[in-house]
Amino acid sequence: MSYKKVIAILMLCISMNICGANVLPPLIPAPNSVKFHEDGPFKLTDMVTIQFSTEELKPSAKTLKDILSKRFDLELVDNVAGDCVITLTLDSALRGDEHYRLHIDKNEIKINGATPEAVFRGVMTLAQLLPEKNSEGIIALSSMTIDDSPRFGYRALMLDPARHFLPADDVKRFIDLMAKYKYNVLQLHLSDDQGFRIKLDNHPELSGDQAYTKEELEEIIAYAKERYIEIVPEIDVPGHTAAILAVYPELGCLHQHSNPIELGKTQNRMLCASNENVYVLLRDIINEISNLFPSQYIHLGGDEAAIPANWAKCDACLELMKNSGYEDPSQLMIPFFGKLLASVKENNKKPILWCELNNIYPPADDFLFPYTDDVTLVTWRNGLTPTCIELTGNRGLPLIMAPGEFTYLDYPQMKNDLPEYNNWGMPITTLTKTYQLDPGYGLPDEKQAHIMGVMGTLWGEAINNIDRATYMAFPRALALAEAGWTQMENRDWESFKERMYPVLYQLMKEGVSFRVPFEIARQNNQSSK
Ligand code: TNX
Repeated sequence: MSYKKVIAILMLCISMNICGANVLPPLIPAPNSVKFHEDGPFKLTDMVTIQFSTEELKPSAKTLKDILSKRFDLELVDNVAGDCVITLTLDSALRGDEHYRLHIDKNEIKINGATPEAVFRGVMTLAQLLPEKNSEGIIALSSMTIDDSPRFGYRALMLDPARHFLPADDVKRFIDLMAKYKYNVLQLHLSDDQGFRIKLDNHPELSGDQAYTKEELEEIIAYAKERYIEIVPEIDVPGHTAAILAVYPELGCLHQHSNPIELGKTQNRMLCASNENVYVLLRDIINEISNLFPSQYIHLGGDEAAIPANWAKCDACLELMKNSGYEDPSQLMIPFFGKLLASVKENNKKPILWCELNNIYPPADDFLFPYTDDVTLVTWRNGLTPTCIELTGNRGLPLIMAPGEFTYLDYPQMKNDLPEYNNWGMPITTLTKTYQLDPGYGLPDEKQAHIMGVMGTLWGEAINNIDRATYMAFPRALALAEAGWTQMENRDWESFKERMYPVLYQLMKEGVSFRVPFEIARQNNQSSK
């Protein structure tokens, strides 16, 4: 190799920050394999054309064109021959729904994927690789081949427009951000004590002004679909139901609660397990939601049910308990969810529930009630995840990882950071902590085989607009994206930090509100002293 070539490669290394221990370009999540080549670079000009092998790839081509237009004012044409091309191809040699290969050399950029979804993930990788124009005004992409597929097929974030409503356009903005980092599920927590946020045809009385119309939801679903993100709806029952009970107080347990139910203020009240009308209403709700959302999943909550203050004090519930041969009111969860899950099944959907154990703090050694085989659970309570993994593993139930210690993005990122209101003494979840999540909890393969993936939650008590949501989400959602996508052997905190800065720089240029992780810079200074 000539002396000049060596210098050129070295300069390239420095400009891409790939010298030393850190050999990755600034991509989050880190891909499985990157090989650099010596030829190149590929110069992105308006002479470049985009070609795609089938109509199914047109949305990905359009997404790429939009990105280039927005970022560089470059208007590329598609499906005409050219000397320099970006080709998008469905490739049956690749395996796995999201497996893609991105190849860049002097003459072309090729994105091959097993499916249209995989090609889209590759387009998102290319978008992150796009450099600034160099001093000659040229957009030059280094030559490399990336081969990549995710560790987990379920990589979710959750928004909570129930606590504070978030307009549809803001949800779409959030979906754009999720797509960049290869998230593929957005759970919408659509009902809680503060509001029922879908304007249903069969029960419009349940929601107020701040609710999504069906048309808005259809738009959100379609927008997400174009970005290969699935929307999973959540209606939270039998607790967290003051919004339903404010409209139908008679559906609560009729015992000594004398205070009227106030939207947003009343907590710890529950739907009555022994009132048949509860199941009629919930069946209507499940039917309509199932028709509206194409996802195979519907989340029905099941968390933080204040059983001692409700079912345990309700004569009708206690009678039902006795007649059913149960000894504890919490066993009424069995017929409660038994009926709901029958409605879910009728609609060919699969239920998801928050995992509750027989204690809310460790130690706990069993489920709160026996979950049936068709349920997918989400682990969330601090300290209880190892038990949830074990119990679901033994029972063969799929598990989504949202352990509070790592993935609760509503918690402050540092002491004295936001949220400054409605903070109930939340623990701190630092960026470092989130990055430390191994969704398999270090278990042997066979003990983590039932783990589907991860979810970061943005509970909305203290998140009253989308800028707050993105501030709480980022940069921790970058760390979580990597936990969900990247194999453990390719994960490295120092490398993540290096890759994070250019990613944050892009977010800054797009005007996205995020938290600057000052404390990480401080760590760098200290370690270099
Ligand atoms: C617990 S996580 C809840 C939510 C709250 C959250 C606040 C879960 C299943 N239930 O209702 O918003 O804590 O962090």
